[in-house]
Amino acid sequence: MAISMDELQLATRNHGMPLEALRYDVTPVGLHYLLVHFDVPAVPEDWRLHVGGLVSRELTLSQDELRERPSVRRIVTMECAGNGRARLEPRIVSQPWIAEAIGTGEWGGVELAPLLREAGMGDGAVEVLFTGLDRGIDGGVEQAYERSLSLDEALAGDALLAYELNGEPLPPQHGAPLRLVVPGWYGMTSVKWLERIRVLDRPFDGYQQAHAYRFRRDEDDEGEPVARMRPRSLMLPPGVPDFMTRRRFVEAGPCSLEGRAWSGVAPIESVEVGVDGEWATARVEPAPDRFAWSRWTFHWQAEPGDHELACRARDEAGNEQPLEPEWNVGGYCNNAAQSLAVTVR
Ligand SMILES: Nc1nc2c(c(=O)[nH]1)N[C@H]1C(S)=C(S)[C@@H](COP(=O)(O)O)O[C@H]1N2
Ligand SMILES: [Mo]
Repeated sequence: MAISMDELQLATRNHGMPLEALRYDVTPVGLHYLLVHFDVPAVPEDWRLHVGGLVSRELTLSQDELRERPSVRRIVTMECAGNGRARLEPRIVSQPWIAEAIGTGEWGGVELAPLLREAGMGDGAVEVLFTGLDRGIDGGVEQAYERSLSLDEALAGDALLAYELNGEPLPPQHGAPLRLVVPGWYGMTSVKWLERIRVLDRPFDGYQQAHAYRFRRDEDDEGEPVARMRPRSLMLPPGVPDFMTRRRFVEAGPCSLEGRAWSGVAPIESVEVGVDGEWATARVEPAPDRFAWSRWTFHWQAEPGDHELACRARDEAGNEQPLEPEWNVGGYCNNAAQSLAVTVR
């Protein structure tokens, strides 16, 4: 079970959101989780966004030209598809997230759909490919980080090209000068350091699309593409932690529990809190935006002794968090209910 130096190296580069940051509606920038597959790339002085491929008019836009266009701001909860990976057994060797690969940003920028319409998509367009400036080797293949969206998803109207996070210029680690943000989808879709958008006449079969980010039950399974975030809830750890084990210590008596819940499929319908396996309904507040998490609260009468606290969410499409993880080759989409060890004194 020992974690390898390679995994530790990834874990120190790519940090999670400390769970106490669940108290904020919008995650302060430095507390938002971070995932960088290769390196944070250097951005050329003469950076431009290129829009091309199967279009009637190629576009080349500078940062100033992007800022002159009508802007939007959206509060979006983003989660890495590998969140929960370290809880799978047998363990999958990759970025070893436990539960903290999550954050909510207020992303500012321009909507993707009007830009694509301006370029004019040709007959036979099926997908839109987004290419980042960063390069590296994954699965033995040298590549730029790139991912595609179907034409329908790209035109759905939710996706934006962001140059701001929480009202400030987008920082380097989150994709400056420009990134894609696709609300509701796992994070891999939201390509950072965006350089090129290409309209394609066939499905993209690059590494991060055709090999990575597929939910495969075994090596022979072709699997399904990983897409929208499954429902999940996380609890703000109550009381104070033990430094090494993170076990929580809480005073006996009334204790208010709180957390956040989200789903990329449908709005959150309900959250349940489990105390030693007994589940009861939490109070869920309206989400601040369509694709942002909802805050929830729960009143707990803490009795002295050792306890196991848990939470699980259900969305309006009837998807519910399982109690046990569903193992898969890439270690994706583990939305099993979180559980926390608490000692009440
Ligand atoms: N160009 C580029 N875009 C990328 C990545 C990357 O490595 N390179 N990582 C993706 C993954 S897997 C995730 S989970 C999110 C993380 O976004 P964040 O670091 O801003 O939280 O960015 C996505 N976009
Ligand atoms: Mo990710």
